[in-house]
Amino acid sequence: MSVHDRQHAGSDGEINLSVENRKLLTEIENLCSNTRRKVENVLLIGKVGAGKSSLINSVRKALTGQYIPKAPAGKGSSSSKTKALERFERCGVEEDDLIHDRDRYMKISHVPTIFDFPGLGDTEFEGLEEILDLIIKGDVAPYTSLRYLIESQNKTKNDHEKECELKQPYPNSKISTILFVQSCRESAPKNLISCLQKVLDKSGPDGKLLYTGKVHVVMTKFDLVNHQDNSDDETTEMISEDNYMDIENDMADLFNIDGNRQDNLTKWTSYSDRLDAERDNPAVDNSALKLIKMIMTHGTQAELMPAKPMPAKPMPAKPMPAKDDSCQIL
Ligand SMILES: Nc1nc2c(ncn2[C@@H]2O[C@H](COP(=O)(O)OP(=O)(O)OP(=O)(O)O)[C@@H](O)[C@H]2O)c(=O)[nH]1
Ligand SMILES: [Mg+2]
Repeated sequence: MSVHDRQHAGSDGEINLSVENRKLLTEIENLCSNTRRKVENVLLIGKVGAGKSSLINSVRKALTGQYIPKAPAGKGSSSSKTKALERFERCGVEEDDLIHDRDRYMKISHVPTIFDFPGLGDTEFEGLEEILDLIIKGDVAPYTSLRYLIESQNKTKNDHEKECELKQPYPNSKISTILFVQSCRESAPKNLISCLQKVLDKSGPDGKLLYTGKVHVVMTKFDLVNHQDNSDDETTEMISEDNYMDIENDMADLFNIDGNRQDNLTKWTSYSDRLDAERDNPAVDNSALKLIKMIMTHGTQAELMPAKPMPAKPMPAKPMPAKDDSCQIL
């Protein structure tokens, strides 16, 4: 049920969803109870303002029942609010979030780690392919700024030196799921997607693909799709269903998922300024819990290994420039 449907479903619909959400939470807890399973690393990629950070805040709300935004979300600026490869262990859930429910905190201790990344533009810039490649392989230290990554790539050095400079011993940072986050109000970023595809198509000397994880498309801001032809709710923010479908079709074509959108694309609404986060929205929580469950069950868990907790914000091996507000490539 979409947020829109929910508005028309009345309290029965809400109650049904709340029951389903409790069931989903239990299923996620059961998945977590296998402590030998490898904790998934999820990378968020998308354009500036697509809703990546808001997605993390919404997932955190769905898991804890409390909306305490942790990933700073922007206000529609042309440069990215997120400046670095931010790392959110346990989907950003902290012990303090569940101080009165320690049992639940322990039960969801193995939910995925989410890496939030600065928004990118639709122009491939020099070094982007290499940067994405290094991040996906898990060779970039968390909290490294995008500016630093770009500068390291652009320095006149040979490839080996460039790679060594970025390569840090961060075990368990290899990405297992990429969420491509796309606002349903923006055209599909063809160049960015093609750059990502080049990285995903890389194979090793044995001919096998280097990245074997999953790529899933998340169509955000679905609350801005006007589902009624003659709605009074027509504001400049809203888009028609037809416009929405055009963008979704483009995304499905670009990611070659037309045959199976059900499993590869999620229509998504985050808690945001528009959607009152103070009030529980079972439909938002439902999408978030389903997404987390999907990430945890999509079949890459063949590799079982003990999940080692990462240290708190690690110190970079060498001084890195401070997060830079003037990064203009976005
Ligand atoms: N209506 C609506 N607004 C949203 C939704 N998701 C995000 N927003 C708004 O979109 C703006 C950008 O959201 P962010 O989460 O900062 O987007 P981002 O992709 O992290 O952006 P950068 O880090 O700047 O690249 C904020 O004003 C959010 O409140 C949504 O599902 N619906
Ligand atoms: Mg962000």
